Amino acid sequence: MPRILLTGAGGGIGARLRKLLPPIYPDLVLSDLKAPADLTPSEKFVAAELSDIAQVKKAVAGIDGVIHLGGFSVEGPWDTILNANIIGAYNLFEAAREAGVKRIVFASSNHAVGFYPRSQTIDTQVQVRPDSRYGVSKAFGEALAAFYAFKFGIGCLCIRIGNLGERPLDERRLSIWLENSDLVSLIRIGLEREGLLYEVVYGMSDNKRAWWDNSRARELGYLPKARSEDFAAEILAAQKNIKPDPVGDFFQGGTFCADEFANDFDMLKKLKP
Ligand code: 15L
Repeated sequence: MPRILLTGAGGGIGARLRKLLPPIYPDLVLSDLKAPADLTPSEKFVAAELSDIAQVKKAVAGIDGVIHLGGFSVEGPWDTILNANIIGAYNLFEAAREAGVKRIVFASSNHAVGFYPRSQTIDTQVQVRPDSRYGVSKAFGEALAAFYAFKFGIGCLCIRIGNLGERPLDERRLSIWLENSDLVSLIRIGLEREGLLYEVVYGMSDNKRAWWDNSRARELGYLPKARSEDFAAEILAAQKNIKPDPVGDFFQGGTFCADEFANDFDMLKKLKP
């Protein structure tokens, strides 16, 4: 039975996975800066500050596979992103290599490619276009995963997560929504698919309005069940009450693109795909 470490277990995605993963991976170890307030006696927990490699090594000892959600999950000050997401991811991969971990699922984000227009369908071969320091850290994590996969043979799956939850939240999320059980299916591919070395996939459900070509995920066996279109009428009606945002509404990354934006928007709109 593989022992799986879930970092970032105290966050929003972590909370959902704590409920969904134990039937599949009964030997699940949770980690975060501090234990979730609702930790149950049946859950194993190891506290670890990701920027401190000694603590990360303790969390990774005896682990077969890691689901790395840990870090700062939105845009933030450079120091925060640097410590939590860049140094933190390096420490995680390096500790995993030393401990003989076989698989790592890296929670990347749509914000690694946020500066593609919504009018363009992108696959996972496109260049990264981060829309934030946070997005840069996710592109770094994908590069780190490739390094540890090709240099050291750790099988790595990077999931560019759209927006996880029970339902899509707005019009943008109709295109990028990822339902909880569909995320579990992707994680299982990362931890269990035979021969997997390095792959990048989009973390989205079966979304009719998708901007992403997720055929690589399907080739790896991903069969999403949830469909954002089931919520479309309701979401589009509610969208009328949300103030338009010219830059955010044009690019896939939404407000992450609009925040601090100081470029020539007309010029960017004319760029050829
Ligand atoms: C993310 O990567 C964030 O972690 C999440 O909080 C959302 O902002 C999501 O992207 C999104 O793009 O909706």
